[in-house]
Amino acid sequence: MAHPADPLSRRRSLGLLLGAAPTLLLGGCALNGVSEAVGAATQPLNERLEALLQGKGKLPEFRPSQVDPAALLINSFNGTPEFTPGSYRLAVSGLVSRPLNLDLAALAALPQQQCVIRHVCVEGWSAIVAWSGPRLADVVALAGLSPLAGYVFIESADQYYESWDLASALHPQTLLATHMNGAPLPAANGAPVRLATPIKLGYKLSKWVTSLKLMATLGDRRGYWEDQGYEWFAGL
Ligand SMILES: Nc1nc2c(c(=O)[nH]1)N[C@H]1C(S)=C(S)[C@@H](COP(=O)(O)O)O[C@H]1N2
Ligand SMILES: [Mo]
Repeated sequence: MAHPADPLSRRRSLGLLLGAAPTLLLGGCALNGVSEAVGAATQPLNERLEALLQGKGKLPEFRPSQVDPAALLINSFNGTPEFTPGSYRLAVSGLVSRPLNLDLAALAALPQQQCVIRHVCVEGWSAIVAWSGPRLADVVALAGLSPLAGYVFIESADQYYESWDLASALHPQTLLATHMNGAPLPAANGAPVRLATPIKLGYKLSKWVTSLKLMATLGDRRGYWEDQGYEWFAGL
């Protein structure tokens, strides 16, 4: 798979906004502690800047009739791991009061959310997809979120890994999808559990998720593609 370099247009528009709105940025940084943001090399400035500039509103959803199954291309760096449904567990650990090992029945028992959104891959394609499953926020709430948590580290069965800012992870449109376009998730698309959201680029949307770890800071491993130069926040 040949992923191109970072989406340059985003870099450029961020640059323009930075030039145009210095007062706004200083104001926002002061609120959160500029020394913390600048001093912590582990915390990309992009995160605070982009969160500030884009707000945290809901992104558009589509009608189920707009779903185009053929437009969603399979994009996997390391094959397709297979699960026997009975043996699947989702570990929720780190900065939580009750570490969990959830089976599929436990995920199905949570409120189910449907979200028809546009999936955008930096390789130059996009597709409208209907995802459903529990909200990531509901799974984290079940485990009892510590106020010290700021990030989620996500591991997958194919050795893919990702890290997200907590606000994006807990966004109401961020799901742990178990179904796609009205049917159980196909193996190639991440069965039995994958991330889905309209607020992040495709490479943030881990398939075959096996572990969510709540963290206070980012570690050295920020994401499979991010560690090769891709932008970490990857917001839409
Ligand atoms: N575990 C895992 N998750 C992954 C990937 C991967 O290779 N492994 N590829 C990412 C990329 S680049 C994209 S665009 C989407 C593709 O999802 P799809 O194959 O269901 O279309 O999955 C993302 N999640
Ligand atoms: Mo992608």
